[in-house]
Amino acid sequence: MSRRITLRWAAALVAAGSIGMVAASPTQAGPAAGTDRATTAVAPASDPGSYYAAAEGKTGAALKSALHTIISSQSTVSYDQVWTALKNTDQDPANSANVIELYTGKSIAKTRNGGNTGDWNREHVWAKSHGDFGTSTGPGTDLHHLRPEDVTVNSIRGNKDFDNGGAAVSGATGNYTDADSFEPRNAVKGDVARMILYMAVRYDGGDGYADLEPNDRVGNGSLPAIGRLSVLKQWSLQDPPDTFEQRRNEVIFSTYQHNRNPFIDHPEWVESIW
Ligand SMILES: [Ca+2]
Ligand SMILES: [Ca+2]
Repeated sequence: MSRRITLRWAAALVAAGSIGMVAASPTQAGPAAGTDRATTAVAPASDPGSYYAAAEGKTGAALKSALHTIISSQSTVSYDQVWTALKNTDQDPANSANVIELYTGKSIAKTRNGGNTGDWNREHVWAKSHGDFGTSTGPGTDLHHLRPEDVTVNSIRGNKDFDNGGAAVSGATGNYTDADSFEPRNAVKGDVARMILYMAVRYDGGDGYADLEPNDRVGNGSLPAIGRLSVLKQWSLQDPPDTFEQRRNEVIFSTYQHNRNPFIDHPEWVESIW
């Protein structure tokens, strides 16, 4: 079976909800056990076939540039279509009528999407004011950094940068916040880091969009930047990709955008680029 056919087969199974990933890659270690809500003894990330061929052997800025070209070949969805997509990408593995909220970790009915207290809405992990890209088709609708979140907790996170510390967030166990930063629960720290770094590689000032980049500060305001990079790198290491995160990458690739988050497939590329 060719690698291309293997990938198509895998994507079909993922779309059907049968599996989260397939075909071990010899270059990656499996995630550490016991660090994540949904961590199970899984094989490494799905085999993306020849998807990353143009990046092979590259490091640092050359790797980032090659990945930018690869992942910029994509389809887009509208902000309205994001609702439907999230009901698929973030489906509760234990209850197909529900999605899992990113920060609270709670399972909530897909039909509770909306804007009222107790509903879930569309959290931009790369806060949309950082680069002021809004909800037009583009970075504001990119599924790789959009997640279901409780309306109130989404508002508490607001457009804060990410960092460790602060007071416990009411209604979202394990999350902390202070005046200028937000710390997500341990099980999604790596997810947050890989979403931010995906955005930095995907959006480099072309296509009429801002050049998004991480930095090591908080309080970035409307700058096209999010911090803190040193903390995000640590979070990526301590919370490696699990089956939930890998499955959503597959679903976005196979069903919606036809591009991938390289840092879910190759977490070691975080250290190579940054
Ligand atoms: Ca995780
Ligand atoms: Ca960039």
